[in-house]
Amino acid sequence: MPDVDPRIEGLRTEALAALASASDEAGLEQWRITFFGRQDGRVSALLRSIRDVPADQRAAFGAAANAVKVELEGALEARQEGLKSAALKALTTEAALDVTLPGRPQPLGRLHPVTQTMRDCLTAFQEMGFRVAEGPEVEWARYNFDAARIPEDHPARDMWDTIWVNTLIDGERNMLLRTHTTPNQVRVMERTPEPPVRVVVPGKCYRQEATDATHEWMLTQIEGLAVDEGVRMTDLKGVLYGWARKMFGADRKIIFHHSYFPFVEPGVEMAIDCFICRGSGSACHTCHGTGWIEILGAGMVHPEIIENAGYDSSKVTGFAFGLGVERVALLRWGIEDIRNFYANDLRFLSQF
Ligand code: FA5
Repeated sequence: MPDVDPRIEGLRTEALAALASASDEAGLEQWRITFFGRQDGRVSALLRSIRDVPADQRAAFGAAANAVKVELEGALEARQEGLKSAALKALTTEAALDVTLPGRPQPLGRLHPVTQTMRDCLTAFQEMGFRVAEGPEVEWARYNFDAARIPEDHPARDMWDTIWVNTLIDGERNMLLRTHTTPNQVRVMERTPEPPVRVVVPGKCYRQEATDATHEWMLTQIEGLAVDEGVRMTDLKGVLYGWARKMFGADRKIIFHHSYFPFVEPGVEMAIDCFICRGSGSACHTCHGTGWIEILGAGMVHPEIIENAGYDSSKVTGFAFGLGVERVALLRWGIEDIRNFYANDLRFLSQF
């Protein structure tokens, strides 16, 4: 602009240089006040000075001053936009997803070792023709005890007379957390009008227990029941051997010895050789020095129970068993203490 008044040109050059060096919003605001502030702004003052210019030069001066005002306003706007987009760009590059960083692993859940063992047991029995049924955890005393031939005054009741869930009704407590899955023998027979019956019933049971390496107050059992013509003790042993071989392999030792349960006659217990001491250590905490770990009770269903179910005990016989799933899991994996299962320590649980 060769003919432009040097005052205008000087102001223009100075203002553009100052704008270029303003590097943030605060700097731009300062620049705006310096040049466009209503009172003392230098561009505002320049525009005010138009009236003092001699009349013959006023039009040219005024046009040049206004042109500079418009140019500087545009420059401010452009600089504001420039700073804004630079800030945005910096933000998106700094905060952007860095695909080269290693991810945060999400831990995968898995089935609890007792659930895994329960499912494997059920599969083994299903392969032998048993079907799976369920029964209630909160049970009537009538099913838990009386129907299983454990009357009120029977000594066997002391062992299991445990977690009642109701107060006295007519002087009696009649509902409790089941202590075993045996009540399901009667429950299943009641809803099966005619034998054959071949069923396994898994579920949690609860006992008042002085806990130790093989005893918990909450345990999982699987009840087995087979009732038909000609069912014998050898069938029971065959089924249990077949299942044990599947669960523990062929080289584990199995022992049956006589035991007493009011709901079977005869009654037995089945035990597996202790994986910790192999029968040698008298100080073994897991088997208490016996060399064996008991995993189930079993026997031939008492004829009175068969009759009570409405079946003819002169025609049909049955076997039943109740196995402890936690004990099976202990033996499978060589776990020394049953209390690990429900301590909820992921370092333990994630090993299975
Ligand atoms: C019974 O519960 C009988 N109802 C089993 C039965 C069924 C016998 C059918 C005959 C015919 P027992 O109390 O022994 O029996 O328990 C059976 C199994 O459950 C034991 O062998 C053991 O493996 C497991 N078990 C018992 N108590 C506990 C406990 N406190 N903690 C962990 N497992 C247990």
